Amino acid sequence: MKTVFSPLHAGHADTMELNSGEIVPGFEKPARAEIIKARVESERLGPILPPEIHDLAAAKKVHTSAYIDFLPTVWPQWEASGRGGSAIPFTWPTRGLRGDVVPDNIDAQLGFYSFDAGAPFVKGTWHAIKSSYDVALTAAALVKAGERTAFALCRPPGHHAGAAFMGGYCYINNAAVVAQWFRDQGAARVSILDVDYHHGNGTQEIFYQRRDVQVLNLHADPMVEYPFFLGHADERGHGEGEGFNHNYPMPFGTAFDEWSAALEDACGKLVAYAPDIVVVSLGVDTFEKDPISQFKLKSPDYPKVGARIAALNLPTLFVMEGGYAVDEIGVNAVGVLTGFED
Ligand code: SP5
Ligand code: ZN
Repeated sequence: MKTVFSPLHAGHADTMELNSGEIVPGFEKPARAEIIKARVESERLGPILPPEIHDLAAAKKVHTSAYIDFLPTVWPQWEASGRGGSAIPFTWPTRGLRGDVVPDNIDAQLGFYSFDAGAPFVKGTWHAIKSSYDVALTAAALVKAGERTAFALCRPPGHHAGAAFMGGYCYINNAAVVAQWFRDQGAARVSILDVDYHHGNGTQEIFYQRRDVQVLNLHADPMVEYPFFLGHADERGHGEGEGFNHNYPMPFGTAFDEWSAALEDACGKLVAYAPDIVVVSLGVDTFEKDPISQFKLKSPDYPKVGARIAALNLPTLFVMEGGYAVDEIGVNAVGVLTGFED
C-alpha cells in the first residue's frame, strides 16, 4: 500500500488547548504523524510519496468559498493584530443572537467559522492544512488510477470540519473532500466509514441531505462525549439523504467485542449500499490508553479492523483522523493497514 505524506504538517506545532479547566499543550501534535510515518517505514508497508499540489476547487465543493478563503488569512490577521501564541476563538454567535454578519475583527471571525476552541492557528497552520488536503487528494488519485487502496497520512485531521466551520483539531474535511472528488470523477456512490472515537460531526453535516454519499459513524455516545451535539442514533439523514446516515453511539468503556459488532452492522449497511469506493476516516483514539478517550480497544484489535474492511472487497482509501496515545499511534494506525493487506 502506498502512503502519501507531507513534512509541512510539522509547522502546525506548539499549539495550546483548553482541557478540563487548564490550558495545556495541544494533544494533536506533530509527533503523531512522524511516528505513524516511522511505523509505515519499519513495517515496510510500501512507498511513501509526496503530495501533488492542488488548487482549492475541490475544497470548495464541500466547504463554503467564504470559509476556505478565510483559513489562509487567519495567521496574517492575527499577527497584524499584534499577538503571538495560538489564534483561538473565545466567542461565538449563539441561538437567539444575530449570526448573519461576519465582523471585520479576527477574534469574531474565528468564532464565526468554528464550533469550539479546538482548532488553533499558529504560523505554519495554514500550510499544514493545505498539505493535509493535498495528501488526501493525491492518495485519492492513486485509488482512482487503479490501486486497491492507499493511505493518506493526513495531519491535521478533518472529520469535525463542516461546510463552514472548523473545530476539534480539524479545518478542511479531508475525507469529505475526497468523497466528493470521487463522485466528480465518476463514482456513483461513495461510503465514508468513520471509525474515529469521536463522532464525525462535520462529515455528517456536509452529506446529511445527500444520498450519493453514505456516512457510517462509530463513536462515543454524544450524550456523554465530545462533540456532544450530534451523533445520536436517530440522526438518519434528511430529505433525499434520509436513510443514508448511520450513527453507532457507544458507551464509555466499550471494548472490541461490542465495538466490532457495531462495525459488523455498519459493514452490512455499506454492502447493501454497494458503493464504488470506501473512504475510511481512520482514527485510532478508540485505543485503551488514549489520553482523551474512553474506549478499550487494544493494539491487536486494529489489524482485525483492517481485515474486516478488506473483506468488503472494495477500493478503499484510508484518511488519517485522530489518535493521541502517541507512543502506540504508529502500531495501531499501521496495524489497521497491515491487517487490510494480509
Ligand atoms: C480528530 C479528533 O479526534 N478530534 C478530537 C477533538 C477532541 N477535543 C475535545 C476533547 C475533550 C476531551 N476532554 C477529555 C478530558 C480528559 N482529561
Ligand atoms: Zn477523535
